[in-house]
Amino acid sequence: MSRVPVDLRSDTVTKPTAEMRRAMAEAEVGDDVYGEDPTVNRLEAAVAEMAGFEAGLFVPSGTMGNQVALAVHVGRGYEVIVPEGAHVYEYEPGSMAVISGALPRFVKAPRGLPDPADVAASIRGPGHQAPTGLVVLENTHNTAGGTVLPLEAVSDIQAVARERGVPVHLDGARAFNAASALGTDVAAVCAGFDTASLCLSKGLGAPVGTVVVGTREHVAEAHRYRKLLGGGMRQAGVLAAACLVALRDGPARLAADHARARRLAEGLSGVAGVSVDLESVQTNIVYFRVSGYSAVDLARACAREGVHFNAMGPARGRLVTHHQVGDSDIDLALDVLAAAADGLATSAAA
Ligand code: TLP
Repeated sequence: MSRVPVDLRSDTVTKPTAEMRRAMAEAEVGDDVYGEDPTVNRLEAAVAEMAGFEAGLFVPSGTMGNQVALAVHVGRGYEVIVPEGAHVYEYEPGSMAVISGALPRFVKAPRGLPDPADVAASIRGPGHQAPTGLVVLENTHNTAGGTVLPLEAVSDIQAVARERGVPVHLDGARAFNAASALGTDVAAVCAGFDTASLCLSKGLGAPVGTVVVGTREHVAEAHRYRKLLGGGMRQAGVLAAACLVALRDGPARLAADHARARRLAEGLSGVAGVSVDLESVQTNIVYFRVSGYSAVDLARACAREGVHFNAMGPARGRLVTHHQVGDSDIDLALDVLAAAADGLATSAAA
């Protein structure tokens, strides 16, 4: 059977739209390592202004965005307090240790949100122990299910850190999704953070690109670390041009992605062997558990029918909606998932 592929592995899989490609072709460029690319400069200024910061720095990836920010804040032998499951540790493979010489200290984080008391108890001053250099929060929090951190709770954590002189960084790879879900703007989601890393290449749909925002001093230091890591991209205006289109058009589309994720989650709840924690489905990410067969087998069976998602271990799967997934794709994905799950559940029972 031939079907159009439906790619729900991540919101990173989107292809540049015709408008992005046009903007890329027509972009005015210069050498960004010299700070001379007008399109990059425009993007950095636009994101910084939208997020409520003095300055921004264009970097190739969310990982580099987080890691240059960490390097700016944290000295060697310092600890970084991270919510359990945080991307900055789980999917940035040893980066904080290699680049900054930093160690993670995990705090429990139901739905991605640590308790301020746990953060306070984890902060250490200099002495016999590794001192705390930074607290990181992730909004939305990917591995908790794309969950949105309530801003009042975020502010309580920031206050605890500030009281002890510890800066706070936001992994805002999906901060625009958080803003959309909260019915606010991205500046509100970023308020009170010292730095934030904001991706254009996730929900907003750009092919490449993240902007790190902070004070002018933070961004000057981040620029030095970007160069150190080989992230100076020269005529990067060709990429920034696509990011500007994503920044203009992307945020308004996110509510539709979130509604589709919800429909997917509700439909999945009726599928054989599948369970979904519907309360954790707050934005464009749907995690689900399977029992009686393997999530890896389910992913393989669906992929054969043109529906792609990631198995996150033997019993867990993740589906992510994005602007290149429409309503009929959700219907198709649910049909394929239900049929594949039925097949696996039946053969497991036989
Ligand atoms: N996350 C990717 C994978 O790495 C898991 C995905 O498909 O969700 N912060 C957060 C919260 C992220 O989810 C990601 C990407 C990043 C940072 C890193 O961004 P990139 O992939 O651009 O380095």
